[in-house]
Amino acid sequence: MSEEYGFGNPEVIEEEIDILIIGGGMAACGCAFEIMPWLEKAKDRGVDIKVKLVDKAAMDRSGAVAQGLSAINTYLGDNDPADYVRYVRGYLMGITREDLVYDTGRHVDDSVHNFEKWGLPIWKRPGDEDKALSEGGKPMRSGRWQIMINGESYKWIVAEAAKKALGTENIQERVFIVRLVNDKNDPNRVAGAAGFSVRENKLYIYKFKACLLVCGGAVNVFRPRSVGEGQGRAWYPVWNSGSTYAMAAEAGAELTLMENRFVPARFKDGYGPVGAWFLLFKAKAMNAFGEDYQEKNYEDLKKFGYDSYAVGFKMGTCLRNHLMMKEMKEGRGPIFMDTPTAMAKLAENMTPKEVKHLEAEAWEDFLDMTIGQCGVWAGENIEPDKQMSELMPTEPYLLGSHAGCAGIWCSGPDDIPGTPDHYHWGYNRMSTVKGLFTGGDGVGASGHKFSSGSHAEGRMAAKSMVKFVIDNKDWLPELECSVEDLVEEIYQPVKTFLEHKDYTTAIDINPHYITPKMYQYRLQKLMDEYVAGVTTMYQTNAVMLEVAERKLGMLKEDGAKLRAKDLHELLRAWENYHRMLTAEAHMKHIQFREESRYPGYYYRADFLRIDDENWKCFVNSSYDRETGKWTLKKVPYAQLIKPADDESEAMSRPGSIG
Ligand code: SFD
Ligand code: AMP
Repeated sequence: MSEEYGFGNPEVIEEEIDILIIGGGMAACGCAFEIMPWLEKAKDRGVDIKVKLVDKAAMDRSGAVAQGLSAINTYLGDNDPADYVRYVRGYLMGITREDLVYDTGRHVDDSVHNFEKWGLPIWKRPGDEDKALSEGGKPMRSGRWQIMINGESYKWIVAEAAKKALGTENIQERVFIVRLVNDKNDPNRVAGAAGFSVRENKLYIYKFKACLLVCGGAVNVFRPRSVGEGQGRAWYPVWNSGSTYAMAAEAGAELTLMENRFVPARFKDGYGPVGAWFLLFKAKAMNAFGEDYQEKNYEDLKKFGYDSYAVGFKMGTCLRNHLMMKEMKEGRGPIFMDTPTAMAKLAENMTPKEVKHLEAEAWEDFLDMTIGQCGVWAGENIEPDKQMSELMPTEPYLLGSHAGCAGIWCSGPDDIPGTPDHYHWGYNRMSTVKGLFTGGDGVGASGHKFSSGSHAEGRMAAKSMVKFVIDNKDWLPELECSVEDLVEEIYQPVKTFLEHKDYTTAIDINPHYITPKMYQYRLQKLMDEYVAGVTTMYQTNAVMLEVAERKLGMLKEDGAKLRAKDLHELLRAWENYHRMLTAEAHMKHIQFREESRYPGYYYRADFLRIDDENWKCFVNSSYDRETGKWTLKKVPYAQLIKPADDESEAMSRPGSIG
């Protein structure tokens, strides 16, 4: 290969460890922090376990919490974990893995107590300012489950504790993992992973007994609303490109509820969060004519049975979106967040100094986690106490930790009464592939865990991975393919470029290759137009999906022609390959589920009803890397936590697969 573009043949570095943590986000940091004491215990039993963490970016600012957050959305405090399960299943339209959710609920607070101990400022109720949460200090809640923080440096704080625990010598930053490698002797077992440095001409191959795959969710699968120079702006972190789902699928792990997605309603153009405005500042959203669209459209929920998953005005995020989207579809947009009225009401009994503080809080909500929204306010001369701001449903994202539940099908804990066998087949948070664990956005069917729950889940996975390694201490991993094959595969886009670059005079225009950017545009356009993106107001049908399937098939074929003219493009090439596979899973699941389970996230226009008779169940899929084919099936839902009096009748309905 040529040196001209900074590529020689990459230096290949092979490492053998016992556990590899892939990713450096909330779940990875939880795992890194938790694992050390368990390694000590293993050592006492004569098993020496070596752990390594690799992140494609720098842990201090990697993943979804990069810009910081202004709230921790899961802190139970005085709440019962069973109520947490009821809230999650309600918000996710009745189908959730209650064992996994309960498990997160009972462990999450300890992570939050640690965050505070490590220096994260948490807002307290008056009088409790100096009392830690762990000592009974009462947090300032924005909602029943959410607490307010000064969280600009949230990720720094959590990453610092993780690095300190694991030791920087066991952390490799700026290595992008491209694929997992299964075991030579057991195809249903993971034995290694391969990736490359995004800064140096180096390729890394790891062999291990177990790994934690926690690369977050998938962003930029759909054409974003942002255009031109703003296109890098999205709500979820643009650098999370579906690696978790794509790599797991290719290794043979079953995925679940990949039809689910998250479409957050956000402050328009800057993607600023709405939670604090709705819950803490008690602001109301309205249509262009000042009408409360939620009240006005409530009856509409009844048309296709959507009301069966709402209890009065208490309803999940997708249903709230549905009410908003109806206004927009019928020409009564834009939707406004009435910030002036909310601030005036709050200020009624405040001193001028307190009012100033309130204004600062309004700005800080954005400064702490989506600074770009402050740019929009400043750039458009918006003073929130004087002028309303527009809200807009964003392009769809795939994730498993926020108000969505796409992800990997995992084994749950073994101590929750009533857990059916198909929920528990081995180690907690292990996928259907031996040795492959996940957490956070990776674990499917258990959303609403957010930053804190993702951290807690990484900790749970740490404990069970160590147990797995102890139980398999004499097993030696053998990779199913050779090092040469892996190098060839990963550097193929570089080779394609070097072979064909002189065929034309314009480096980006060449019939022999496709640039990662163009590949991404093609993916985003077809997902947007056929798989319920913003262009069709989140609607699709069987015919559109058939077209999408064909076009995705061609895009997949063209993946072999991706080019990389530098390391940055090599990263982009593989990110987009992961996005494409994630998109295919999403499309296949939407095609399979013939109902509209998540109105407000997407609509099957040919099956607009919620159909509990046939579809109150999980949809799981598996992928065959050799043939490129997906297999889908229905998996029964089991209710483990009894319904409460204030839950809807539909919520208490048992699962059905029709
Ligand atoms: O306002 C590879 N989230 C919120 N959580 C809260 O608790 N409160 C909030 O206020 C939240 N809000 C919010 C949130 C996220 C974002 C982006 C915004 C606002 C604007 C959600 C949480 O942040 C989220 O639940 C967790 O962070 C999920 O944790 P995890 O570990 O599943 O994902 P990650 O933190 O994004 O980390 C992913 C890591 O993987 C790396 N990576 N490494 C190697 N190879 C590859 N191929 C890789 N691909 C990715 C990444 O670099 C990263 O380290 S609000 O909206 O409600
Ligand atoms: P967001 O800023 O939209 O991500 O919301 C943060 C938290 O507040 C999440 O737990 C949301 O589910 C919740 N939330 C946001 N808006 C509302 C609302 N209007 N009603 C109830 N909960 C909400």
